[in-house]
Amino acid sequence: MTTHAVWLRKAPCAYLFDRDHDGVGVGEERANKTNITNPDSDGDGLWDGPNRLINQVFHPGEWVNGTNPLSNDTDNDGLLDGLSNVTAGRKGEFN
Ligand SMILES: [Ca+2]
Ligand SMILES: [Ca+2]
Ligand SMILES: [Ca+2]
Repeated sequence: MTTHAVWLRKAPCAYLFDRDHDGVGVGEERANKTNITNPDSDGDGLWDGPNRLINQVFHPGEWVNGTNPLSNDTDNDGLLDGLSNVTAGRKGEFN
């Protein structure tokens, strides 16, 4: 009984819990091969999933910009994904 109750509590958490608060659950991060403890797996300034607003700080996400969370330069233009979206005048996509 106890074991069953613990399993019920832990199973959904293991999949849904978002350790790095990037809007992507641990199970989905594993499926995507992104880092479950780093909201910006490729270090390009865009977080792994959707746009996020945490403690009044806006974090643009890879999903919204159509960029790859595992490549810091999805379009191979020599600029980081976060930077090229700003310099390309697509900053509106961040809002
Ligand atoms: Ca996450
Ligand atoms: Ca990123
Ligand atoms: Ca990227």
